[in-house]
Amino acid sequence: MPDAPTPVATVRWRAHLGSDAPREPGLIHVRHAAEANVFACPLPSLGGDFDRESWRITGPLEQGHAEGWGYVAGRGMAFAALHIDDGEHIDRPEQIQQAAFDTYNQLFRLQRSLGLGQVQRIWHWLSNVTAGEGDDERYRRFCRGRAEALDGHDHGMPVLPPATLVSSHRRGLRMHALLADTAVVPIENPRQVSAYAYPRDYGERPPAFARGGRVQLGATSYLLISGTASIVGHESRHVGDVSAQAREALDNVRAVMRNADCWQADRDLGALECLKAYIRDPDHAGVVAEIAAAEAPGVPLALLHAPLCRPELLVEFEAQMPLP
Ligand code: 3EB
Repeated sequence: MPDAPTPVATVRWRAHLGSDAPREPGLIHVRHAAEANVFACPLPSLGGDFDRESWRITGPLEQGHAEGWGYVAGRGMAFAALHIDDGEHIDRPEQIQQAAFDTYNQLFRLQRSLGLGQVQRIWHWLSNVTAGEGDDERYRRFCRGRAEALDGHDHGMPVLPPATLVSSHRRGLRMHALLADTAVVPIENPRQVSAYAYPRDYGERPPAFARGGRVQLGATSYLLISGTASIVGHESRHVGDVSAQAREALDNVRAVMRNADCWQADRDLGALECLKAYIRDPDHAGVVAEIAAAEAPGVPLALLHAPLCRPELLVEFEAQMPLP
């Protein structure tokens, strides 16, 4: 008899989250249900197709909890999730800075124990993200704590991975991370200043993420594109105009694809496996969906309600594309 094939996804993660660990290999599929479960995305859905964003993971699977993070680990790969309620003390902004420092260091310790030394992709939901003045804004303080965690040695982000950071109506900080031990190939966007090189005006320490990255997750290699907004250079464009912001953001998605050497002019954005839009005002969902459908025809689109990390930003996209 030939060797049994490597187990492939048969079980939907979402069918198994909760008290029971998935016992078979399956797909990591994050629910978008605005619920308390740390493995879910805390944002309300505004409609669309959420089925495509899933990560194939081979078993045997182990579900556990360590360093404040819940995780499911398979062969060479894990998905980790955390939620802390920081109390949103706007008058004590050092608390969210400390929380960022702590949760990142906890993640790095979890990675060490799992032997998965590189964050492949990370998502953050930070409530009331733009509250607070100047350098004490929650987002800026968060960036400071994250940067300080990365000042340490031997951490789990030797290469900056693609990331998303948006707000949430659920108080505190939730994070999801995909972990593996393979190198991330970061991809920047020539239309934008790299976030890690943002000028001082945006905070004492810049955001630590790449605009996109080539990552290996199980058997599949992907181009993963970070949360991408209407920013050119380092400045927000088209203040007050959601349609123009959506188009500018999609041009930035294209620029990352082009820079990743997987651009197919004839397919354009149609080469994406799926697209997700974070939308500040639920009333804008229709127009954003229309623009995405026109520019990325046939690509499954998920719409979520989320305030974004600059007050003037109305829409942000993230995307994924499997690579040959
Ligand atoms: C930007 O381009 C928009 O701080 O991890 C997008 C993706 C953004 C990730 C992060 C922030 C982050 O600056 C904001």
